[in-house]
Amino acid sequence: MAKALVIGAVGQIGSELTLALRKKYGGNNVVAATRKSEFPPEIAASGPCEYLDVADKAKMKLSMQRHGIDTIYQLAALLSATGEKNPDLAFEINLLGLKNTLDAARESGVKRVFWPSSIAAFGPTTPRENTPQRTVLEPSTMYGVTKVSGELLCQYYFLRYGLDIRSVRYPGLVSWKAEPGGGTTDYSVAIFYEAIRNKTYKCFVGPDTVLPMMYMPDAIRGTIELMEAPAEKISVRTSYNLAAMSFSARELAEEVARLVPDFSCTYEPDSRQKIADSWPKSIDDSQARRDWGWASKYDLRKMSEDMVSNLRLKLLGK
Ligand code: AKB
Repeated sequence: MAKALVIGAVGQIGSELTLALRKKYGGNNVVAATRKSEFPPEIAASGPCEYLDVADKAKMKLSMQRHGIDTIYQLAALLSATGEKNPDLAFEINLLGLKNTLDAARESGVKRVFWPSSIAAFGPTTPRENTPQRTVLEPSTMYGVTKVSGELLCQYYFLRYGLDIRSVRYPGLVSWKAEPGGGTTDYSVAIFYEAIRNKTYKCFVGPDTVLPMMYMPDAIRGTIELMEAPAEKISVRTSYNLAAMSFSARELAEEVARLVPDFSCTYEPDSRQKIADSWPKSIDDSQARRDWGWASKYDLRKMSEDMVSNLRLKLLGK
């Protein structure tokens, strides 16, 4: 039986994607890999786990061959804010790590690869409203540089080697199971945690900052749907625009205040404001809708209600 390997399996996306894939395809058919030292109990208990580093192509290749891996989800990355603190490391993990993974994959007979791009592939010269699928890609962060270069690398490996690589440009992802780390859109998750814990939040972008966002269940479902779509439906081999909702930091705070009585939010923009200002406000994802039937299910209200009820249970036990 063919198997999947999730590299970066304990991150914000990986920890939920690994469990969703195991539920769908069987625990033993999805290998979870990380270079971190510990797997969360749910992942450790539900299927095989490996320690892999995207810098070590030989070890990745051995693992792919030993498990008979057919599909790879390569999620290991530094996010935008951490990437600006350490651009060299971001380049190594995000871009050289992707190349190592793609080389190990094609040398091991892997058929399909998923790799996430991001709205960070866009930059200050990109049209910011309803950003088109094909447009200016001149990001101002190292994270964005690795995303644009990675998209082109994925397309090149598809055209040159026939490796069936698929990708989406995720918006900011909101989730309650695993917290994000080092991203510019992290405020959209932190605000919920702090509202439940302390009824107050100091937001690191200004109230009028509008960014495209998506709730994690939509992101996981979209990723699996893209990977299951027939190859002839995939017309974009760089990365698909993907959208769900757009809101300002103020609108988010108002929604949280509706659900958490006495919640208050203050604003103290830091260096992440400049990154947020360089990204689109809204995304045109009509190509993904046309090609493989993408449709989001969560808007701001539905997402916030689900976040608050799950976090109340997780953090307060009620
Ligand atoms: C980040 O903020 O860096 C990420 C992203 C939009 O890719 N969440």
